[in-house]
Amino acid sequence: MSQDAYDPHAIEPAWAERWVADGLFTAEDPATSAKPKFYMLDMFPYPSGDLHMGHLEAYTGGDIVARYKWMRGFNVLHPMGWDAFGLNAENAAIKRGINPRTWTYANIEQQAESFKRVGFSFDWTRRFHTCDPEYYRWTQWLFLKFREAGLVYRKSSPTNWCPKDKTVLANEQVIGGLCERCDTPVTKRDLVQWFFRESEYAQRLLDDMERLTGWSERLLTIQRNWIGRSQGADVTFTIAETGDELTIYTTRPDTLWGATFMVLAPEHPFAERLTAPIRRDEFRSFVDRVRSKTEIERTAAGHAREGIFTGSHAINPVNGEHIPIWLADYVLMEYGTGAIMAVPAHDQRDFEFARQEGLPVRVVIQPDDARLDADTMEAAYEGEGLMANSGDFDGTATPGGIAAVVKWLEAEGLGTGRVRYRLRDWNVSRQRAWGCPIPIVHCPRCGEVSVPEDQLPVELPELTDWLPTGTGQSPLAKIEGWVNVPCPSCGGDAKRETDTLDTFIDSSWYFFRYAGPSQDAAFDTESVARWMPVDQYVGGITHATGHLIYSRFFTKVCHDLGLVPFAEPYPNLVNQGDVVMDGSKMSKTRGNLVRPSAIIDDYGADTARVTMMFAGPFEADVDWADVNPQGVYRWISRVWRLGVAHAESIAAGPQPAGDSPLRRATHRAIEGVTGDVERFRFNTAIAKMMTLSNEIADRKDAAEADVCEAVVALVKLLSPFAPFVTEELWHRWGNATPLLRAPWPDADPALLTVETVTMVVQVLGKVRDTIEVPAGIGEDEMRERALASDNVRRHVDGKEIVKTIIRPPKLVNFVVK
Ligand code: ANZ
Ligand code: ZN
Repeated sequence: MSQDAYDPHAIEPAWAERWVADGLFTAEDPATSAKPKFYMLDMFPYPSGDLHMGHLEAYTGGDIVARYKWMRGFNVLHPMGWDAFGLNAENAAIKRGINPRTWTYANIEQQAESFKRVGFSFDWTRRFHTCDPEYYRWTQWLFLKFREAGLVYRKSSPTNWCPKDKTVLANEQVIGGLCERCDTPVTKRDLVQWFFRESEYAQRLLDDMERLTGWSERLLTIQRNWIGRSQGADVTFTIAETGDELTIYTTRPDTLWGATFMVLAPEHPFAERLTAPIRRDEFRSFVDRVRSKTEIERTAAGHAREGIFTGSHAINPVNGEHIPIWLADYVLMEYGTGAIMAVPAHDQRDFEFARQEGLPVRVVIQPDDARLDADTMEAAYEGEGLMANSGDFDGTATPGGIAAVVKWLEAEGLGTGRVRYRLRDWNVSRQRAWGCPIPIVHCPRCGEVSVPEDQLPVELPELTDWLPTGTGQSPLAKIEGWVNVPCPSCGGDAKRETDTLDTFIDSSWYFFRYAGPSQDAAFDTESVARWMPVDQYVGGITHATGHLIYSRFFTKVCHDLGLVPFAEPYPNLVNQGDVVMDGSKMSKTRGNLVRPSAIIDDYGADTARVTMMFAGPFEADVDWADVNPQGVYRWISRVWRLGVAHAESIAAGPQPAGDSPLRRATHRAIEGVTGDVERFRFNTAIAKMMTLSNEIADRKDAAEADVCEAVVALVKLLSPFAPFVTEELWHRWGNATPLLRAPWPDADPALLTVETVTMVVQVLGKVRDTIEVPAGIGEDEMRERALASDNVRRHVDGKEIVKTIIRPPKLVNFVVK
């Protein structure tokens, strides 16, 4: 092979190594750097195996931005690390007998090598893994800070439980209601678990969305619905048989007069007592059945409902009526008060349940355009109208009626206006061994005692037995030497907490530690204040209701604790699409998995990167079945040959001047690609570069200086996408400093102006007007502009145009009759 043929394998490994060795991607200290800062953050990976196509897609996008910003003169922070605790490692340990630590770090090394091979511009000096004790020490520290601030509590809560394996299951291990390992139906088991008071931040999470100006409307809507603000009233009923007060939450207090029965969640604290006198066994098996259903099965409309009558009644405070109290699956304990008044005429789920059980229906809202009849209606009427059968409120219009009723309830002491949120407190306990230990000691005398800061981290013990305990505790509970410790407070015998923290806590603060690495703090607050908020975040929309809410909540708490001076971590966020194959998700079991390493082996990393970015809009899904790495490889080879062919004249430093079609094409490309990169339109940016390379090939007569200018611009524009081939050319042209430190090209406005020509408009061969038009004008636009001329109109109006002769761009002639 000649020395000048394009051979990515001869170019790429050496540059990959040299960039890292030279510290090319190391961020400068923002306190002393003269450059403005730019924090480019990618969601960090989970080390479950080698790189997959999704990584290539997401990280290439982020890498283009980071490299572009360096060339634009920014001091760029583009860090990388690993979200390294979690279930996969533990599963590997159980299945294959490998220590999770060994498995995890081996995968991390493999991914790190692949990242370098692809040429990602990560600042490796800031790398960490959330399973490093130096990291989780500070995860524990933050847990304790949250606890001091009153944001942590413990309560009993249902967890997934496999009765056969006798183990707690994470949500990911429940597939279609069955245990992932043995297909046994999963039940719920109550365990005492740790919670963060995330719901206290619900309103702020909503309000601050207006600062998230760089988030898509789609993502904001998902979060808004997840937080689920609703406005209504708590109303207190009395249980006729016991005298207990039963508070319900309703968003429609204007329908109080239409309540014909009550429904409690089967988990409601009153449920067992109210049913006890009549049917204990029936109650028990009912509760078990309901609790094995998912929330969606329980609440979706159109499902068969399951319920039982308790035998007790409630007294409606607005009219003194006694109405039956039922238990049913569709009322959830976790929302509102876990109890509702059922208004079947105006709530669809209540309606379905009433018809199923033969319970009465009473219309209390009449729509403007129809008269509802309780006996014949086939669905609930949930809209607005006039109140009816509602005593003094008859004739009041909704929605004003809601406010009027709330005001009256408050005056009468029967209820209070309430705002509620769907967002629940965050259960952070996991009964798993490969996680961050919760730094708490349980003492029979002192209760729950925080491990003192100077004793952190509470390190994970060496484990050999990863099998679940069968008691609902993590395997850590089996290590007696680790569990039994003196109480930090009284020194007596005590036991460590054996639950570990949800790994989403690890990923809720990692971006602080990248920005302010520190030996003796979670993060250096001054550095964090300099670098953050993140300027651009890139990651999957699958995290909309998980990581992207948890980390916002964490940042707000850190703000309130005085640790950071901002309340939103990343106001600009782009969600890349997924990579699929023939329309379905790539997976090992489907046998449609393509590995980035295979493409890189065949064509090199530059081709892999450009192919991925050229496959479609960054935010849309990419179907790998449709892409063409060969085509991209051929194009990159052409760019290479151009760079090699003109190397000598480029090295001589030619000075292009004046106007020429090629110079115009070059500056149009600079302008277009720059705008596209700014807006994540990587596929159209590549198309524009391809156009420029065609122009260079087509303009055989262009001046050599103009060709050199075009080739240099092309190579610079391409460099964030294909960093290796461009760097190699750049050096062959005699440049000693890396291309990443070269300035991004600027378009010359003088060369962006559009050339114009004079278009003559004739009617029957006589000149009626002359108009200045762009040189590239098309026939349709010529006809339109000609007919817009007053003088032309005067000669064609009222006549029939039988023929139009058009000679672009200079002549239009109308033949009229
Ligand atoms: C009576 C009523 C009449 C209702 C009517 C609606 C329409 P959002 O908007 O989502 O907040 N509800 C309250 N707590 C519940 C629970 N724990 N499980 C299931 N459903 C519950 O929904 C509030 C409405 O959902 C409440 O208003 C209540 O039904 C029901 F014409 O009360 B409504
Ligand atoms: Zn104690």
